[in-house]
Amino acid sequence: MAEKWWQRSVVYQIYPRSFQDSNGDGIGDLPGITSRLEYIRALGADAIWLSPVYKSPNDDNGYDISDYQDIMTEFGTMADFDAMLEKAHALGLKIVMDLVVNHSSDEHAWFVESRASKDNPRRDYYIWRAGKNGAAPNNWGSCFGGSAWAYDEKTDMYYLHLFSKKQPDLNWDNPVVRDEVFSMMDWWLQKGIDGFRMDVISLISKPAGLPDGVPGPTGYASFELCANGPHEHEYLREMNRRVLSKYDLLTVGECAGVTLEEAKSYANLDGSELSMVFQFEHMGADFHPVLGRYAEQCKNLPKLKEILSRWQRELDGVAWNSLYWDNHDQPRIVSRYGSEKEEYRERSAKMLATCLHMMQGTPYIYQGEELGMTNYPWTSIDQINDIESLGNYRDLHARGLMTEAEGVEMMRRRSRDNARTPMQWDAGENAGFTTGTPWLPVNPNHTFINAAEQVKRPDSVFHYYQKLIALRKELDVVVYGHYRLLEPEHPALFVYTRTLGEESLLVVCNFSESEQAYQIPEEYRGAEILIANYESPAPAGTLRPWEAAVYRRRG
Ligand code: ISL
Ligand code: CA
Repeated sequence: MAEKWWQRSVVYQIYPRSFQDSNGDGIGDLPGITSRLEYIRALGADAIWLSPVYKSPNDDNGYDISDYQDIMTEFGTMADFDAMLEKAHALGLKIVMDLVVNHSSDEHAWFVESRASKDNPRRDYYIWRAGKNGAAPNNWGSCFGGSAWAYDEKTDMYYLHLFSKKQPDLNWDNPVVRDEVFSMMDWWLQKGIDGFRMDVISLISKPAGLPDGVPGPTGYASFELCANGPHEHEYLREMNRRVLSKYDLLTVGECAGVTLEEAKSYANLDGSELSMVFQFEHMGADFHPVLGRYAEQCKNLPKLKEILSRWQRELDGVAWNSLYWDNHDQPRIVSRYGSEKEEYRERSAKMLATCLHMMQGTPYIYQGEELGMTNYPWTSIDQINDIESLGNYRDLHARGLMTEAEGVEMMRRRSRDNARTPMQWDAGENAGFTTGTPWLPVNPNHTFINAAEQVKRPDSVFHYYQKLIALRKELDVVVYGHYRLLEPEHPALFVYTRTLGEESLLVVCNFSESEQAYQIPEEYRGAEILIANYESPAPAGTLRPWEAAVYRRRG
């Protein structure tokens, strides 16, 4: 099969609100992004995924869109967007836009009409049902807490919202909705953008009859029961046929609830649906087995390895993987699987990067990950802006399942705001993000974790990422090599090989701060070391704290 450009690419994700402010209002914006494109180019990334920049009342920071063909006021104008796109292309950077079409904002003109009356021509753009015994039509819960149904007095009916009340779900079973979405997508593609990251695209086809589901700890059934619904692949194939196939794009579906088997359709190499998906299985590897994502972290390296290895093995030659540790919804990976301790932070950040970037698939780097940025030391619930962790905290608190102190602890570990504190550009006031008051606080560690310092220092995390990206460009074995896990049960070491013809790599990662006894397989002893996070090779039979090394063997 001919290589696709996105198979050798590395994507850099920007969360525009937190990346770079240009006018001192404390909110990142498009001119700010434009001014930092050279930095992303210098890192070596090939494409940028831009979290939503469309017109939005910001109930969920841009994931609630009120006009798909206009720009959020705080972020600038369409002219600012065009200038950014033009400069990105001139630098050789592709632009992948977020596409949020499972739902719109309740302030979108479609929804304003839809809720106006039962016989409005746009009524069926959304999902309306009558209540059941004076309550919601079924027991589905919103991802952000509470019921997934909102009552609307005007017509005495409920509308479905798998996310916030201000994010009503679009009715994809209505062919007119699909026409509208597809023509909007085409409008952006005509502008010259290079792809879409499709927000919760796995949820667009709801189960027939909208039946009750099994209730979870808060009494509601998880929104994930809408994943991979009856017409999911049919609608994506229609989108592909009518829109995507006319261009050469990177498309990545954010697929909450996707299984490996489903991914083989979504991301099939035959190109009939999408280029790849974001799966969530590995993100759940440290969730509490019973109490789930908001309870204490339960790290389990063998489980993490089993999940990632299964995806590596099973998609090889059939579909394409995406590779990620971080994004705007996840806590920072250094705080999660690495170490925040001064003496280990950078070493662990490089180890985590090595482990991910040497796998098969397209790696994604979330802004600041290339610096080893960490979670924020929240001290109060009032500091939190994130609608998801707040909504779930409120549910758990109201049911007596989480005290306020535990809530703060949970926020430190899990809130999406950990990823959303401003990008740390330099050691100066507000980390060079803004001259005003930042919309979320700047992490106090920006005085020693920042881009200016790392770009200057050759052994920084930034330069390490740069090297990993360069290796993917140079070596086919990094792009296409077959994957094999070694030491599956080892509680602290993640070891795997990649093999392509005569060439093979051994990737060795120590996920702990203690020394680990480990003999590398004989065939790799004395082999060339491609990249490592210690200056000297490991003493025979041992791996040092957070050590990572990649050995290369030919023939
Ligand atoms: O990752 C999750 C929680 O941290 C999942 O529960 C869930 O799939 C995710 O929240 C869905 O994310 C996407 O859609 C949301 C938006 O808030 C997120 O920022 C976006 O990435 C609704 O549009
Ligand atoms: Ca601004």
